[in-house]
This record gives sequence, structure tokens and C-alpha cells, in this order.
Amino acid sequence: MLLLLFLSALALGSLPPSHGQQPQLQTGNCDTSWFDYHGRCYKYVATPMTWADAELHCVSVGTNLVSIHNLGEQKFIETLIRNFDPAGGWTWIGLSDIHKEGHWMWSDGSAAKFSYWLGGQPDNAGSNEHCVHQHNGEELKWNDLPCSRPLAFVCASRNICP
Ligand SMILES: [Ca+2]
Ligand SMILES: [Ca+2]
Repeated sequence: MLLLLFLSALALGSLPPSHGQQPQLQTGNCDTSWFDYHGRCYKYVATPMTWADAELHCVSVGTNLVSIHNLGEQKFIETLIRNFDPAGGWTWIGLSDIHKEGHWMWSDGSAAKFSYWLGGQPDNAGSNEHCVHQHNGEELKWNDLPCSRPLAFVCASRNICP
């Protein structure tokens, strides 16, 4: 009996660790195929579109391209993207300097305080990079790119605190 208990304890101890690092995707109060993070709803759209068409698509369902305000939200969005595209392909977010070069604005009107640029970015390559996407890699860091590139994208609802 004691031996059995000992073996059970060993078996329990050998269970793989839970995936505590990655935020879980939950629908919460969001509609089907949207996911909740701290009361805001997010959706990954795999159909490649230009940045403007992606924004118009988000607006057509009452949202905008996603704005990102802290590292926790960035990591949630990385999890959301990888849930649908495990390789973490290039994905538009709502940041652009299309209105004024070097001045970054979120398409939902929120202030651009947080950033997560790749090394050496933004570089405005060819003086023609005004829209921001999440690059592939271990982390999905940000890069500026020509807005005309068709990419997947993430929409998010606007209920964000100032
Ligand atoms: Ca630019
Ligand atoms: Ca760039």
C-alpha cells in the first residue's frame, strides 16, 4: 500500500508543467470568433488586405484595427495570432504615421504610448513605410511597411480606458 502511494506520488510529480506563461483565449462577453482580453474583444482575420481595406473591414463591424497599450496585451495578441497561424505570419495592427511622417497614431484614436519595435525599426524604408505590422519571429515585434501590402490583421473593439 505504501509502495502504491509512493508510486502515485512519483507519477503526479512527473506530470508536465501547466502552460502558465501563455494567456488563454476566452470568448468572455464577446461574440463568436471574438476573444476577450480585460473586457475588450479581438478578432484575427486571415484574409490578406491592404492596411486601409483591413481598417475598413474592422470599421464595418464597429471596431478598428487593433491598438496595443502594454506588454500583456501584446502577448495576448501574439497568442491570438499563433492560435490561427502557428508560424506567426505578418499581421497588420492599427498603428500608422500615414498622416504625419514619424508621428505614430492608432486608428481608433487612442494615444500611442506603448511600442514594441523590432531592432532598427521603424526605418521608413524607401520613404514609403507608413503602416505597422507584427513581424514573424520568436516574438511578434513591430515593423513599418508600405500600406499597400496585403496582410492578415487583427480587429479590436474600442472600449479602452484613456
Ligand atoms: Ca513612415
Ligand atoms: Ca520598416
